[in-house]
Amino acid sequence: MSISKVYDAVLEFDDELVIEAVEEEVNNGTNISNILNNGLINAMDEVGRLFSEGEFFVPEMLMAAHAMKAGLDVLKPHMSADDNESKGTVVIGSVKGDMHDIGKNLVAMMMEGAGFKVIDIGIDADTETFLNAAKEHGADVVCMSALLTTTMPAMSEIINKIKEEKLGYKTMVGGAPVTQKFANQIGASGYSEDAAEAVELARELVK
Ligand code: B1M
Repeated sequence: MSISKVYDAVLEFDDELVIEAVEEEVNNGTNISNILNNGLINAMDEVGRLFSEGEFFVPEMLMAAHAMKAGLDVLKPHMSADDNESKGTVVIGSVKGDMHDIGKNLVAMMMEGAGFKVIDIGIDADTETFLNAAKEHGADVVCMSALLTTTMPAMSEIINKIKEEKLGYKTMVGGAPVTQKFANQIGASGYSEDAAEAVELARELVK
């Protein structure tokens, strides 16, 4: 069975079919990142393209997101760490005003799989929520996700507050509109383009 069944099922908003197709790929021994990148993530990129072209609207984006999440749930157990030693603590959330959480969830899932203790504060998280969680859990890294150009400035606010209060947490930013240049401008400790890179970066930052 080809990976295109996963891709097509997301675009058909068919949760059951996504689960079935992802399970089939897993059982056939297909590489997890192949299922993720070429199946699920590519399909969401296509959803974004269709939205930009006015062929899809918000309800279609929501249904596709739901289907993608069903697929991610199947993959999650296959991303788990093989030892119990914690590699560090990260607090992760989508910044204030941002309801997108699939990329953030993926980063969280892969970090958990790599052995980090992950505190996921969800979506639309304001500066105070990030800082309270970081303080409460003794975070090593504060991870911020933004999918909208309009919510990116919230990242800068969080980083400034961490610096102002001399809290010393490392900071990571990511999400489709975020760039290395933007990360440098706002003084983030690091930027990563995708979830796999985010894990590598977190490992570097906690060294
Ligand atoms: Co929205 N949306 N959306 N949306 N949505 C985008 C982002 C958009 C690009 C679509 C488009 O126009 N082509 C556009 C943003 C334009 C812009 O600002 N530049 C957009 C818009 C406009 C909107 C609304 C304003 C639409 C409206 O209401 N008129 C609205 C805003 C709501 C809000 O947040 N306030 C909105 C709503 C929604 C839904 C709720 C319907 C739904 C989200 C459901 C959910 O997340 N639970 C949705 C969706 C699904 C999308 C698209 C189609 C897909 C996003 C996605 O999940 N991608 C998206 C188009 C697109 O991105 N192609 C779009 C898959 C995911 C795995 O990728 O999140 O990029 P991504 O994560 C990647 C990397 O970016 C990175 O790793 C991940 C995996 O490799 N990464 C990090 C992410 N966070 C990271 C953090 C890190 C490191 C890496 O370190 C901390």
